[in-house]
Amino acid sequence: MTGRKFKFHAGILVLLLALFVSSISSTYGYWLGPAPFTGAVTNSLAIGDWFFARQYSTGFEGYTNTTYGTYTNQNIDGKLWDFSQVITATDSADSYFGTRGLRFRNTSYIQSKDSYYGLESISFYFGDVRGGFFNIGTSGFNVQISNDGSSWTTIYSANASTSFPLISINVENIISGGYTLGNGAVVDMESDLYIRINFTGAGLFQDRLVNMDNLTIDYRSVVNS
Ligand SMILES: [Ca+2]
Repeated sequence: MTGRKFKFHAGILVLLLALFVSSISSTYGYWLGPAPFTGAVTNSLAIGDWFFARQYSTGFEGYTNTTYGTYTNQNIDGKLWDFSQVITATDSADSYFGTRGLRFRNTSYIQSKDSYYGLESISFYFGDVRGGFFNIGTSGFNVQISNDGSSWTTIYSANASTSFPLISINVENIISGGYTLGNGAVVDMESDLYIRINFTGAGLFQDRLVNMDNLTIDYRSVVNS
């Protein structure tokens, strides 16, 4: 009889303890749960802080075109590009990594058919400029962005080197506060942007050539897929 009574009381005690613990944990959950989610996260989403990092990278190992011309919708490692007066570079006179790179001739360009959201940076090797009687010629090249794929605005301009340096452009620094393009559109880190790299070289009596390889584009996605 005494034993049963003890068991009964112990059962009540366990039940009361369980209720006490569950009431504590539910109070705890209520207190901590809703508080950080009101305002803070909504505001963070509204200003576009939530994103996933993306990177496109190519060494142009799959581009084997050897004839100068204008070629649209070239699939370069999963992204589409238009190439004009740009062929594969495999000569001993060319500079490249791996088995091949790109060779630009005179007025020439590559431009993206795909847009890149939240464009953070663009980097690539560019140089070994040459050609022209007594190596006399111009060497200008530009990196441009666009919100429509047809109207281009220069964000970086330089003369190509006779060596083969890495060119690196922090696009986020340029556009994050709002950047007005040549067509009047204001773009920022929530814009979809197209990319163009053009060479404006001209050689005296001869073609002016320059090489490019290892293009990397860092951008963003709002969905993790
Ligand atoms: Ca390469």
